[in-house]
Amino acid sequence: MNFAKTLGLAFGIALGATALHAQEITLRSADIHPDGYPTVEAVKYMGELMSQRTNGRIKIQVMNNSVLGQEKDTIEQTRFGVIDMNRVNAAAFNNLVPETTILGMPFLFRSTDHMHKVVDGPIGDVILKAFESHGLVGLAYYDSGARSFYTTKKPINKLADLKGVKIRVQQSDLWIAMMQAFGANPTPMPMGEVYSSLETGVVDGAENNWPSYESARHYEVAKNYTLTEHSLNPEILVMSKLSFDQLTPEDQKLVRQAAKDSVGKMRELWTAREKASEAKVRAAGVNVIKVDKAEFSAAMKPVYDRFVTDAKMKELLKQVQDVQ
Ligand code: GTR
Repeated sequence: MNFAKTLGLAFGIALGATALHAQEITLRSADIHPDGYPTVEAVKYMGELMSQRTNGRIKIQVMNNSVLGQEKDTIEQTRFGVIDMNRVNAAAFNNLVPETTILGMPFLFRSTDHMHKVVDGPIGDVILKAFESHGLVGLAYYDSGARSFYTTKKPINKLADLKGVKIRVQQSDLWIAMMQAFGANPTPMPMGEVYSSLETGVVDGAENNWPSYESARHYEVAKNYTLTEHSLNPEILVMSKLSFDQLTPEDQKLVRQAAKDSVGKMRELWTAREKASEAKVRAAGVNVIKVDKAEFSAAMKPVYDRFVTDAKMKELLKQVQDVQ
């Protein structure tokens, strides 16, 4: 965190000047996506809110386009306070904060509305709270649409078509197990390596939502997009606990509130971008395939059996399913 003047205080420099400009803060926030991507713009919007509400005293500097590294690395740096904030998909937190796995469970949410009700309610709060014992403060959930498969050569028309197909997945045990249950051969790797891996045949396919498929240009090399819509795993905005603990309680409240207030903006941006991205890739000639989702969903029992084992996860799952 760039505590412009507080740092001066720590080193005992000119107390008078310090008091005058006390606590001018710039929070650095990481994102892998480019400018214009909804998550990036939503955090910039949160920064505008912070700046307005503090007369410019607290700002957010969004460092996107992976300039701070791939997600796994930036999460570590956020835990160590090198990066103050981070917007990452829930999958990247699965191994660190097991409660987050519930959000990525295949075919769990009946609709986007169901997912919103879960993350906006008490279950969402419980999961955000779970970050705190891992050096992070969970601030907000952002939409990420539905994830579907895409392949370079063989189109996926039915479940059996995934058999032995090398699919890139996020670096999460849940996601590896999910791909295995689909019959695929999972290859975990950071998002930044996917384009070239598709291009060179290191993997046969991957899976993502319309906006990421489009913005990372994966549709140029993997032209078959199969609408399995197997997960509505949301994005999560977190703050480093080390950075958060340096803020006054009033500023902590401001940060939490501005993060929550950016969610509506994010949802607006997301809905528009999903449509635009879908239109763009369809216009580029992508082969969009409809499938019998029930067949894919029926294969997911081993994933539930493995990840929903203890009483806590069972209760969490039940609560999610009970949300109407
Ligand atoms: C995107 C998500 C990223 C990252 C990426 C991936 O949809 O916004 O945070 O998780 O997918 O597949 O690695």
